[in-house]
Amino acid sequence: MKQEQELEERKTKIMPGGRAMILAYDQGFEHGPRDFVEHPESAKLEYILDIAKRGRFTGIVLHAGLAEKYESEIRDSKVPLILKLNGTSELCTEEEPHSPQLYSVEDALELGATAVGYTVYSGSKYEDEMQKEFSRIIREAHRKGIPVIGWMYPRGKSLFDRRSASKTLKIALEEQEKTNLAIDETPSIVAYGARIGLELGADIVKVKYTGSPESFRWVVQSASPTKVVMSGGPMTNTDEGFLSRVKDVLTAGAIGIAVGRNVWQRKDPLAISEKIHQIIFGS
Ligand code: FBP
Repeated sequence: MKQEQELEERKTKIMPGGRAMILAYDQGFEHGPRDFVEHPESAKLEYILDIAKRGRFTGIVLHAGLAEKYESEIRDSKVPLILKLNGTSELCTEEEPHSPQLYSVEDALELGATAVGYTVYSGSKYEDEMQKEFSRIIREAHRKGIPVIGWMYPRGKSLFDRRSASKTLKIALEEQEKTNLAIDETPSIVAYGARIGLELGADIVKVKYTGSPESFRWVVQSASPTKVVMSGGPMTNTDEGFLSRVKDVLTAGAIGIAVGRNVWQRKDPLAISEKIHQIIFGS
């Protein structure tokens, strides 16, 4: 009972009023410092934490190293910490991505995390390992009253195999012909990833944008009752380009966003944060 209550309380922290506006900052691991070159200040957690706090984000995603080194600053900021439990660097160019677990749910609790996150590359040769690991994390986190967010990113060689027997892939290829979406952004593939998140038991799934509110609605329906947040991707040329995506996914039933570069790579991250907040929370 205590755990159930804690789980609900923590969910409310990262989703006040049922909405989420999460700042992702694990790109230094996933992409490397190249993401910080244009705005070198973005390499510093102090800078990012200030955006998270003054931008009124409902969570900040970090790996354990930064979470440990800035433990007191993170606590003082009152921005809920979401500890990313796995990760992989882009230096490994294997066609079959794998992102093994690096930290535990227990580590997350010790660091004062409000939630944990984990990336699953369904479609990869290693999907079994990641799906199994994610399932175990979900069960353990829920027993300890911690909500779980799944970065559901179908990826791997199979997604490019035109001779594949996968019916979903055939549908995705048809969708791709009608749009200019990458294969891992097609509604069928994104919806499948989101659905796996629901089936495994995630509280929130973080998925790529599918190009329109109509197609994103199918993603939200496929994941329901698991909540859906949109992932950001590379910075769009204009603020408006990104903000219209945020509006689209909310129209489609998503509860918000979990993004990084589209905020902290901008010249004025607080200005765009304010606009995002306005769209998600109406204030
Ligand atoms: P962005 O908003 O910057 O795209 O971040 C979202 C995110 O999921 C990060 O949490 C993660 O580091 C990154 O995208 C992974 O991106 P990729 O698609 O290159 O694996």
